[in-house]
Amino acid sequence: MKPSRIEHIGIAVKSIDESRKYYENVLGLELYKIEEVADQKVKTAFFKIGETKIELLEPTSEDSTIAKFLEKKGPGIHHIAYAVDNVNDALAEVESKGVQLLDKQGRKGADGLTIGFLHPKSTEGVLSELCQ
Ligand code: CMX
Repeated sequence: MKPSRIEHIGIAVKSIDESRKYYENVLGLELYKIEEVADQKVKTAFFKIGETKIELLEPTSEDSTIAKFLEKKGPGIHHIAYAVDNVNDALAEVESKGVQLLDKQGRKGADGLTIGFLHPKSTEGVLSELCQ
């Protein structure tokens, strides 16, 4: 498994409405989609930047993992997502190398992707997502 590129960088924010101003007005990026991912208890907003995306993550409930992250660490980089050809194959391969998986199988993520998370304790402290 060798990721082909950084698919997106996930950034935890308290409010997409507030945080989008920096990406739009300062960086001049265009917000092309806002999507709620109900089972993750998160609202997402996407900006394209070359081949990569910035994904803003706003919690939709107090028990969302993003709400907990904001409480502990404040707004900032939450995860890095790597593009792979086949998520299930890639998850099995990294697990065979000793990485703790948060998802044993790919599942539906935002923006039409199939995703699987790796535990930050197995990935040098950076919550990592594989996506296809
Ligand atoms: N990056 C690095 N470390 C993180 C982290 C993050 N984003 N989120 C939590 N941690 C660390 C915490 O600091 C904590 O470390 P210590 O044990 O050393 O204190 C540990 O992980 C457990 O954190 P927690 O807040 O007690 O536990 P959670 O219940 O929030 O679980 C995690 C953490 C990573 C297992 C959980 O957030 C998870 O399963 N994440 C994957 C799914 C996800 O993040 N979805 C939202 C994104 C939506 C999308 O892009 O589709």
